[in-house]
Amino acid sequence: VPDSVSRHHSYSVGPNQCCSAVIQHIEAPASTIWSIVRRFGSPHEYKHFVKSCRVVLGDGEVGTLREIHVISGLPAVSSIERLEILDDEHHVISFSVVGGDHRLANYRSVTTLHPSSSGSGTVVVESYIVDIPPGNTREETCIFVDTIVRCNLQSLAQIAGTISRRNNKQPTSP
Ligand code: A8S
Repeated sequence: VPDSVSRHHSYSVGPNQCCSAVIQHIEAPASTIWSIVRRFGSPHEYKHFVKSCRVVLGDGEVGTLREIHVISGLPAVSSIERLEILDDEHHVISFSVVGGDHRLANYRSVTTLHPSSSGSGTVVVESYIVDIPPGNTREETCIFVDTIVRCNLQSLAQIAGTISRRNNKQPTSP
């Protein structure tokens, strides 16, 4: 595992917490993916569980707070989230959940982009740590959160892939 991955995705996990990571290959340059994920005020651009988002403090720099509302059918209504890391040079973004009406207390995630070792595209690593909600097991919690994160990254792959293919199209000759 490259140093750049282990550095950002290591957690000290408490007895009532769980942590996991989802990895997604995306057929697009890191710069294209980064331009989407770095916009902390616009998570709904690729997170389909997010119904609406409002920035309640700040302007996209570290410390910015957003309040999201999620679509119905989830065991949640809203979440208040704080931008913890925004590293444009190394392509690292992290946020923590600081409030809201849901069951994922003390959620924190880190997302990093890496050039694919296969040559083309980018590898996205998104890890998280969260308290295990009362009444749930570690396994249930991981399955629930992994599913959400995987959906988000698959949606990101689709959107960034489409933009990248469009950008690579040769102009038609006159
Ligand atoms: C993210 C990741 C997660 C979001 C979770 C795990 C959430 O927005 C949803 C359902 C919940 O039960 C919790 O990157 C919460 O957004 C979709 C409201 C926090």
